[in-house]
Amino acid sequence: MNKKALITGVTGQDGAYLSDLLLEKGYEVHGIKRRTSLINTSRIDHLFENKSLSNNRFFLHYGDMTDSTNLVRLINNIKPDEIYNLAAMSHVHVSFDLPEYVANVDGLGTLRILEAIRLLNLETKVYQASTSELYGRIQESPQTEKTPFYPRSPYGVAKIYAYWITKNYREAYKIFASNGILFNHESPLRGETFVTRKITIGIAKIVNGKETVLKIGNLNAKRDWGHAKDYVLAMWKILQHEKPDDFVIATGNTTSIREFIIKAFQVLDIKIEFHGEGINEVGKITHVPNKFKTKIKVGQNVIEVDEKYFRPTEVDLLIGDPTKAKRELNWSLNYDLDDLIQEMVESDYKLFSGEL
Ligand code: NAP
Ligand code: F7E
Repeated sequence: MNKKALITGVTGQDGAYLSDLLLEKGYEVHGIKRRTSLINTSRIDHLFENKSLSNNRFFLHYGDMTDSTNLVRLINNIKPDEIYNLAAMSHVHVSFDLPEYVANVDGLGTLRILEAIRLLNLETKVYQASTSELYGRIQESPQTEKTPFYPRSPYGVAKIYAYWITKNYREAYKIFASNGILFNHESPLRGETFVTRKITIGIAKIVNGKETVLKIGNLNAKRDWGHAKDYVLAMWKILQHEKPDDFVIATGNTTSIREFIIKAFQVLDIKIEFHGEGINEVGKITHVPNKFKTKIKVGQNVIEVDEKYFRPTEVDLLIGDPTKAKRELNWSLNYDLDDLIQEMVESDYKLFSGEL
């Protein structure tokens, strides 16, 4: 019999890559999607359109993390071997505008899943999508499984509840429940308002003459960025481990937003330099290959800072130490940052030049 997995947040970046991975591994995959006024399944449509990719082992169910009745019914009907709890309002900046909703979905939503397993007396294993945002104002570098937490946003605070309730249900009720403390991971499927994708879309629009400048927030923040494909493999490995436990998943490198922008332009052989400080800092073009000369010029400002993207409290620096995951899960990276940036820039370039 095929193993059954239930993925909350199946329509998101990680849900899509994880669905592909679990189907490849022979799982029957069930996903929970929200009812939305416009169709929200573009990242997983290939699994419907090309049935041979999913072997008719892919099923979607309507649901919501705020509705216990729905979660209990689905979990009871499906009786999954594994649940990957990926659903969340995952945008840190937006969480300052929706603090109560985020607590409900990202915090209590996790409790609802764990409580359903307890009430139904199931053996289901649970993966909880924890995050480097738990470290927030970092207490040490690099961050490990033992680094104290200090969240800096309603999102981070909601996720800290989810982290601890996962650990508590593991200890209190012997549920196989594990936290993956994942650092930022990106891909061509990344949501358009996270900074990496915003940058790669912005560049694609500029070189295709659809925009002239990209407005951005804090250029100094540093993140430990990996590829989502590598990170969903870690999720699966965490649930195959002999015992439930918590793992940091990261690359061990950190890069500023400014440096990410420079690298992203370089993929198209365009050079850019930053001048000025604070909200007056600008990114100026210093070299353009002939191919783009009708759209952009040397000396043009293509990056400007806009305060509206600053957060009330910022996470300045994150850098994770994945030693435990490498040692105990035999997990390793297939992509480095340059591979990731190249894939994202090329994908968005094709999208906005009409080549796709
Ligand atoms: P994402 O692209 O924003 O996807 C979030 C998913 O949650 C979407 O499918 C979304 O549905 C769904 N969702 C939101 N609210 C919901 C609700 N009330 N009920 C049911 N589903 C709901 O996020 P991601 O990047 O794939 O991240 C996956 C998980 O890992 C999230 O929990 C995130 O917080 C966490 N995480 C992400 C990173 C990262 O760098 N990507 C790092 C650490 C942890 P719609 O498609 O309808 O919006
Ligand atoms: O911001 C700065 C911003 O929104 C990264 C989520 O997946 O990863 C993600 O959270 C940095 C921040 O991701 C803009 O101030 C500058 O310092 O791409 P982001 P995030 O906040 O790190 C963690 C691990 C998660 O768990 C979350 O779910 O970039 N920044 N200018 C900007 N950020 C955005 N979004 N837009 C800008 O214009």
